[in-house]
Amino acid sequence: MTKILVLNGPNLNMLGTRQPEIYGHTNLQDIETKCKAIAHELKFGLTFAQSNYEGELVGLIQKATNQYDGIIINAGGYSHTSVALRDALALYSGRVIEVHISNIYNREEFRHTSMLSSISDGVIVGLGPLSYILAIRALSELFRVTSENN
Ligand code: CA2
Repeated sequence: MTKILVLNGPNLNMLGTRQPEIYGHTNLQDIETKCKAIAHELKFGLTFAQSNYEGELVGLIQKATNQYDGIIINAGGYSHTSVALRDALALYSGRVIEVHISNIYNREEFRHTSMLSSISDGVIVGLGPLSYILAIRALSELFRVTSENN
């Protein structure tokens, strides 16, 4: 079975509690439920995780090689700062899609750069919870094209 790991970084556990004008009203549990429904439809296994700790996220990425075919990552604030997460993702053997709920390009300048984008297969930003759903569908297409060419 094709397996996907959806990783969420710091403060994403607070979604839906504050700043709805930026992040909407959906909480992380709702996003997990939506992701699991799409995964079920596509017959994918899906693990959803969140951590406020950089080292824990690095550990989960390291363990993902040989266990998951793809990672979808919203690294939260670490997206803009973490060489450690970038290095861990660069070592990972499967596909990587970076997602953001908000449009990081129409926000503060420090959010315009992500350490993760250039080592990711694709980046989806600014579409709210739909960013995650589209990332799952994008992985599904990437896996299909790869298997057709092999
Ligand atoms: O838009 C995104 O998905 C972000 O990755 C969210 C991060 C932010 O640091 C990135 O620049 C863009 C923030 C995570 C959640 O922050 C909250 C703040 C207030 C209330 C709820 C969540």
